[in-house]
Amino acid sequence: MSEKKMKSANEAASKIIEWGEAEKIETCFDRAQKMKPCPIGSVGACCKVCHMGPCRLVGKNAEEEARGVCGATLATVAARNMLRMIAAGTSAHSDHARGMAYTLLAVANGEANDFKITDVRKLYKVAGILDIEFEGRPVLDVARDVATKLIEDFGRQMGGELNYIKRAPKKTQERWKKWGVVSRSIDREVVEAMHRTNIGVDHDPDHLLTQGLRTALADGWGGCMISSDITDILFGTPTPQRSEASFGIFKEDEVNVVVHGHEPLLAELIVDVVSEPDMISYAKSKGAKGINLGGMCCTANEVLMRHGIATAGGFTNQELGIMTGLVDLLTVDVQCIMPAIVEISKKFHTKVLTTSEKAKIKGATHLQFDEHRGKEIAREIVKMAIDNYPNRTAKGSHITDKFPVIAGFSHEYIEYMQGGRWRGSFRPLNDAIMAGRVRGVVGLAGCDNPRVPSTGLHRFLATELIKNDVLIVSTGCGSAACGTAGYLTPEMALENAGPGLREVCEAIGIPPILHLGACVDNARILTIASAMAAEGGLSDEIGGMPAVGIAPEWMSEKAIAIGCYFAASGVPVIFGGESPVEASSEVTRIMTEVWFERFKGALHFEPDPEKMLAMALDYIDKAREALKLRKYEPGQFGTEKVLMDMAARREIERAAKPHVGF
Ligand code: XCC
Repeated sequence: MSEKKMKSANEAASKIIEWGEAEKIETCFDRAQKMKPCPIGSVGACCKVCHMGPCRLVGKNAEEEARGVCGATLATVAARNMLRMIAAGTSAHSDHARGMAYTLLAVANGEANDFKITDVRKLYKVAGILDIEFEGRPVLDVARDVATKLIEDFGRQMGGELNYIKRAPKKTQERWKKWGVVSRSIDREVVEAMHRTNIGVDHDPDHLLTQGLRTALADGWGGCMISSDITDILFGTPTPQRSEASFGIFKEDEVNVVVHGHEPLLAELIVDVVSEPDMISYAKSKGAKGINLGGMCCTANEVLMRHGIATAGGFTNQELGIMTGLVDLLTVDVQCIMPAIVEISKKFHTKVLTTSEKAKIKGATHLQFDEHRGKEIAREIVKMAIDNYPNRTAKGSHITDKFPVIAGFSHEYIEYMQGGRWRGSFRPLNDAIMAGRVRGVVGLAGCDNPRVPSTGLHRFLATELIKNDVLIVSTGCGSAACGTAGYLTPEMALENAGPGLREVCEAIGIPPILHLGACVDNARILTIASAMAAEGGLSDEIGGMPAVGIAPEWMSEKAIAIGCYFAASGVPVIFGGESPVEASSEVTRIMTEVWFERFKGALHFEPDPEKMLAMALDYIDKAREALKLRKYEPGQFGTEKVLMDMAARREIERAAKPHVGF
């Protein structure tokens, strides 16, 4: 396949795309080629917040001279557009979290009997963080107090701040206070973002973007963190699971049910239901050998992390999954669901089912999920899939490729694997970074995108980073891209990692790319970074760590919210693709230089993957230098059998001293 025509970097996806081309089935890859991005909107120069416009702030000296009808400058318009993206992204994760919190409350009140508190330890841990007494109290009482306190984070009025702000290192919190970005409550920040960007309110780009960070922090240290915590409480804190990825997970002789979207509530119940004997015999009565459950996008990540349910991949695989002709039912909830799946499903036998009260697609069947009678609904769904199995025809691009994956690295497990249940800590990782065995850490996250050879940038960066001794933590469709390429295995370290990283991976027994979960689980990275700061020897705040975030193929507004909460927390972030604020050099400067001065984080946009890599390594090396860590030298480790030699230990002790007592 020539470079020019390449639509996906994934071999299995490419096979289905080619088959679809021959069958004249249009996919997002074709539409991405036909639909050129609007050159004005794509760089942030279009304002449509009122009906005097839309105004196009273009021209040779647009930054200085162009004005909207109201007089808005290009910087104002670009900053407003950015803030609206952050607000939309924050609203998505946070509304998901709200659903989780309501479910926890319903469980505590005995109103959602199909769910239970699975991880009591985690409940107590969260209760401890929230200053809720838990010893000697009934578990459900503690759960009720935890849910109630976290629900306050959505609509708190009259000041105050998010409960989880205090989980950040002190110094990080001080920066937030100094620059006025401490989030008060999630809904309040989103509402204020929308108010400020309304016609004629806030016009100062820096002031608008500061609200952007305050809103984004409500996403990271609010919505995302709440969601991960409650999901762990209800369904268990993830531990590594072996599973499989890619289209070969679908079985020709079984009923294939696929869960797609983001919310784990219904998917968890479907996991239970598919193994019920009644369901299996019903499937057999229709000629199938059994029921096979698979996932897509982030719902997949949720059930992969906790139950080892196989994944068919990320965002751009959703139409392709249907085109295998093997999906009997695709159940979707919210976010990242292409409406195109309904059209494409008509060419096959696949039944598309919408289940969220918030999301319907014309032409799809709607069966609303209700946590109060969850299992009943889950059974109904699996039955629908079974009933649809006999309608399967031979039509489809049957792909057998699949790869083993290991997923499920919660921050708790990462701590545990570095010393066991009683001595778990981040010391070994900090030590390995200080010694230069691990050069730094990159969070490789975000979507896959049909505008580039899909998943290709993830694959390139994943291989290059680990070759450079950079440990990767991945989430969302970044994880799916790595999983469907066969990268999420310990063997990846042996074959592709630099010698220092390989040694560390072998010593601990981990892959060099740790699958941390869904997009909301990016909050786990914040927790890890905070724990590394508390451990000592590196930076005593999140800012200044040899750590970078990269979302090379991002497309969702949620990714923007995530990128901004990392930037505000102190992590330099690099996004792929053209910048959505490209038109304004002032806005670009604020998001890079000004944010770096204030928070030690930044948000860059860089379409060239080689430059993304170079920028990430440069940030990491500069952070190492500022922390006075041993200079990273490629290939300096790898022949020794011991984890630390004496020189390295002395270096560590010397470097650790300034931080002793943190
Ligand atoms: Fe969506 Fe979470 Fe992006 Fe994937 S990575 S395309 S947001 S599913 Ni979050």
